[in-house]
Amino acid sequence: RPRVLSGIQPTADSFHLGNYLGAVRNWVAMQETHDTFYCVVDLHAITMGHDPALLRQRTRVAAAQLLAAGLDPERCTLFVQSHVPEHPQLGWIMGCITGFGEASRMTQFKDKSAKQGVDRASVGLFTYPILQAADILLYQADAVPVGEDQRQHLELTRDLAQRFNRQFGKTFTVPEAYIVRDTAKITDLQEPTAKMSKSASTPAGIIELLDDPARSAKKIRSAVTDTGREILFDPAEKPGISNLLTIYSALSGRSVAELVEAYVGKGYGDLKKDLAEVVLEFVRPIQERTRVYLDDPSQLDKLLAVGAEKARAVAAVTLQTAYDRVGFLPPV
Ligand code: AQP
Repeated sequence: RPRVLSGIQPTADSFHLGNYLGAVRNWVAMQETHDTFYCVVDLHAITMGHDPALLRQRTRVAAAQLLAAGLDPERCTLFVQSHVPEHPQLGWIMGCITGFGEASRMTQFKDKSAKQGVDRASVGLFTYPILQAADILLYQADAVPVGEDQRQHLELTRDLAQRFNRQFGKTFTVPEAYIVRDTAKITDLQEPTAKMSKSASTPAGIIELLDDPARSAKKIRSAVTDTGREILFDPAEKPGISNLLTIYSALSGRSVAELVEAYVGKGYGDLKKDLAEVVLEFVRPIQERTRVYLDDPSQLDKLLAVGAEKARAVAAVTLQTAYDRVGFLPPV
């Protein structure tokens, strides 16, 4: 079975629909077809400043949501990044074969550092994509399921894998991005040309899985729509309605064409009302299951410990090979 690795940051109290539809949903599906490794990337979560108690709590909430969304610890390896020290260890080596100019071209760093002010942005935020490359390469992943926003980082990972292999001998599998086109970019409800984002969106622009469904319904009702009255799928001319149709289709399993057909002669209000219902039905069981996991944190921690052990068994072998190839003297 091809191997998959992907990660998600515990940087918010809940995942949003962009995270779910762009990434997590595919993680669940790939358990059937791939050898899957998924991690809550807490090392990445401290690149923008954080509160320690909140980070610990959000790491558990993130893991609980992933299990509630359908990850099965019997069929995938679910772990917390900081439990596997090989990640930063390989990250250091990767950093040493990355050009400064090359890292400077990462648009996510440019966007996020511009928001913080470049002088205040951390070196960790700058080297984030390098650690991400290490995350992936440690597991010899063939594919990485992500949203469109991660495409450039994946390209860097591929370049670094190829460079290392050329320079030191074949060590890493060169991974492919696995992007599901239809849901690769879920957009902000208030700003439908920008991606729905934990850090950039206003609260009104994002639908959180763990939010009160009444609040989510209100956000959907207030979503920015487009001029005209017809419900059509046209992301260029009607980005707001198209985004709602994408979400509706992904959560209901009905095709966009079928939905457009069903809403002929109806208004934006009807679509929003029905979508709010679909979202409610979707989040309710996820919220219930998340609560069950969070009610028993020691059980959750045990699951994560088992995951970390399975992950380390793979990561340690790769790191050992990489250490050997770059010429580190083995300790006796
Ligand atoms: N709007 C989106 N549409 C589709 N996929 C998305 N992803 C994120 N936003 C969208 C995918 O979610 C996964 C988790 O990524 P992450 O933990 O790095 O989250 P993120 O990218 O930090 O999420 P945000 O909300 O966009 O936060 P900020 O603004 O802090 O970066 C990834 O696979 C990502 O592609």
